[in-house]
Amino acid sequence: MSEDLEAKFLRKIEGEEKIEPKDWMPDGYCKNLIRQISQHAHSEVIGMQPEGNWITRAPSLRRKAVLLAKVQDEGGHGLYLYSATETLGISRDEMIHALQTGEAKYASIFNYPAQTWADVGAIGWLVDGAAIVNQVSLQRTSYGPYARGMVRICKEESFHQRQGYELMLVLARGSDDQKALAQDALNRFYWPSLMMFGPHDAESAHTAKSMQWKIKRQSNDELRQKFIDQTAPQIDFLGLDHPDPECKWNEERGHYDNGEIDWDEFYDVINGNGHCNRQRIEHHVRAHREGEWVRAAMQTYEARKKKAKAA
Ligand code: BYC
Repeated sequence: MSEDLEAKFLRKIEGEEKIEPKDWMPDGYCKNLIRQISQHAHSEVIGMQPEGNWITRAPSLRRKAVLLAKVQDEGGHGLYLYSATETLGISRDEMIHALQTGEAKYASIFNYPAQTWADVGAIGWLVDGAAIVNQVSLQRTSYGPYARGMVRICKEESFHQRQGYELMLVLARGSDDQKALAQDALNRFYWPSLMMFGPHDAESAHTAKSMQWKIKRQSNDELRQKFIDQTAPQIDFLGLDHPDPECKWNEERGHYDNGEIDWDEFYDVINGNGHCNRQRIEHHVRAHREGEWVRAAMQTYEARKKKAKAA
């Protein structure tokens, strides 16, 4: 019986059909999806913090309105993704608990501080840029609710990326001080952005299985190369120096070569020892606690509405 179900599941995957919440799926597929999608949701929500810190300090009303909308979008992405994960039989409370206890990860990049206004530009350009490269690929993921969430998220992320690049362009073409600010932000965010794609394929625990199940459609290294290739000419156009002196076009490969990532730093950050790991989780715990009355009020309102309808 279960062999038949598994064969049917694999045939669907092979035939590029989406797996939907009510379909039979192997335990491992379900667990892997819960892990990846919930971590993706956590990244969106924790990712609101570094940029959120700049909303009150934005240099003009226009920049403030744009940043406010962007940070709000990221919160919305988190909500779509939590909902998609809930279709796999895990509750929001369980996911939040896993985040707050460190059992579930979120993207390493958000453990770096946003120190200057130029960092807001670098995050939009590089961090959202890296996220889009990954998410465009995830639009073809095999799990229906995740794939559909990605389509909508990608549309919004491409706005985010362009606003970040435009912000950097203004700084890079501004005064010497502004250009120095842009260069400094690029220097600090470039390498952590490459780390967003995860460890090299040979070191990646989940890639092989995730590719077989078509949860992931391209490997960590393939996606990272795509990002390196798209970013080098963008740095050039800004007139900034590339933070990787080894980044050079390789005619034979048809790609840019690059220097090695500091993997000790990557593992330090994902194991909880980055600049802001503790601060990010403490902030989340506080905000979640302070929002308790809103959740309680909403539940009471819903219960009353149901009762009134039944009466
Ligand atoms: N950071 O076997 P691997 C945004 C973990 S936010 C932390 O290669 P996988 C935005 C990995 O989880 C959008 N941890 O894993 C928001 C695993 O640990 P566990 C962010 C990482 O899953 C606000 C272990 O290392 N995008 O756009 O096959 C403002 C081994 O790795 C990282 C997503 O979340 C990392 N960088 O591949 C601006 C994309 N890399 O779970 C922007 C969705 C690896 O065994 N996620 N780890 O404890 C994915 O595509 C994949 O999960 C990854 C990793 C490519 C990240």
